[in-house]
Amino acid sequence: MSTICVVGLGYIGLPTAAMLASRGFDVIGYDVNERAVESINAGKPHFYEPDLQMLLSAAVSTGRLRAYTRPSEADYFIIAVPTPFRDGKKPDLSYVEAACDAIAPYLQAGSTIILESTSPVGTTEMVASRLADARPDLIFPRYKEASDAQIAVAHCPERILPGQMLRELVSNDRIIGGITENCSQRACALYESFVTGRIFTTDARTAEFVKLIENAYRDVNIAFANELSMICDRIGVDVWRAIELANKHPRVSILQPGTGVGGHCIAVDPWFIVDAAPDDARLIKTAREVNERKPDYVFQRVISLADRFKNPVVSCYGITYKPDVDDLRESPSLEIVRRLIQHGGIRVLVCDPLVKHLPSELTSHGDLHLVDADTARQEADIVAFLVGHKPFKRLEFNRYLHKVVVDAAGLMSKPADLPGVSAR
Ligand code: SAJ
Repeated sequence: MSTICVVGLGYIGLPTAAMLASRGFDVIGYDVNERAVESINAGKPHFYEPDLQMLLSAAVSTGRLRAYTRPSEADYFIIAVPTPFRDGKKPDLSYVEAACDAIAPYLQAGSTIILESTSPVGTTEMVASRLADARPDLIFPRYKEASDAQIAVAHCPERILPGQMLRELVSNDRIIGGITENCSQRACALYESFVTGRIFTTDARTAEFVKLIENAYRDVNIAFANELSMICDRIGVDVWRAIELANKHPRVSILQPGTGVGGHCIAVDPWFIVDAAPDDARLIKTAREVNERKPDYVFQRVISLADRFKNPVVSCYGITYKPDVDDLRESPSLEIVRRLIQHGGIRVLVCDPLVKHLPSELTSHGDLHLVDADTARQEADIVAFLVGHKPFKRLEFNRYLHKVVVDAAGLMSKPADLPGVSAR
């Protein structure tokens, strides 16, 4: 059985490492975060993902997964580090570069390096050439050139959806783009051992671009829904119901509006396309701008209503970046709460059953409290539904009818196929 070194034990690397260990691979996890490493070695994930706790504690207790703050020799190196953007929405590849520098001393003839991090086109080639510079004693592949390379380098972009990562790790189709055809085949051999979905091979640049357009496609579709929601507010139409009915058309599939697009993927990756082709990526850029505007739009709606009250109390339902996860990264709903506090003169209550503690940057600045749904309702002058968590869908909405409500999550919208509504 092959040995795998997973570089970066975050939202992608850790579930991948635990899943590979559960398939019998000898997995070495490497992360620079000492606290994450300690927690993993104690069998405890450092973030919430359904079933990950169980899988990780089994992987650690059988000795198949061990985490360290340095890499180690392995047959496969899977790089799963962040690829954020820096000022000017330019891609920041410093984590990928640092990962290359860290693993370079541990490569040996026969090693395969797989970049899973979502990356701008050309990054996999950069990885190969950076490693080649660090290890002149080994023969590295050159883009699309058949050679006798001892090392294989490929891109296999992660595709898993937070909240259902462990299932999707195995069942999703995968794209593998090697620096050469041989690199694709070597990476394929690993993924074939645990993926039940189909595996498609291509070149590295295409694989990088495919991943970017998957997320840009979703971003554009969400921007369309968000734009519809703002138009609907103006013309007095329930956007949720309108979209639901439009989606009854066999060739229409509009996504849902919300408070904006959060997380570390969809709000970032389209910028890599814009950066590569600024004059041509006009729709993709506009979609980003529409989605980036949405938190401010929701905030302004709440503020315009709060101005009607003397000492307004605003209860915000949901602060995570999307429903049914505990992840606050780049959360547009959290941004709305932050701005409400900064605005001043408003008492802000937060109700979020997925969140145990409010971020300290917020609690230290203002009068902010985490409360249950009943308290949030009783105390509120204004209710702002920001995230459509499952428990919120079971709220008794008739008890909210006398409140001033801003419903950015569509919780109070009535489905079109409720009894009594004709579904001819
Ligand atoms: N959102 C909406 N309306 C929708 C769907 C989502 O407003 O109809 C919002 C969410 O609330 C959230 C944001 O968009 O703020 C992103 O959520 P998401 O569920 O669309 O995506 P992520 O960021 O959790 O995961 C995405 C996935 N990509 C696609 O679905 C194309 C996932 O498969 C990728 O692995 C992940 O990005 C990634 O890491 O790239």
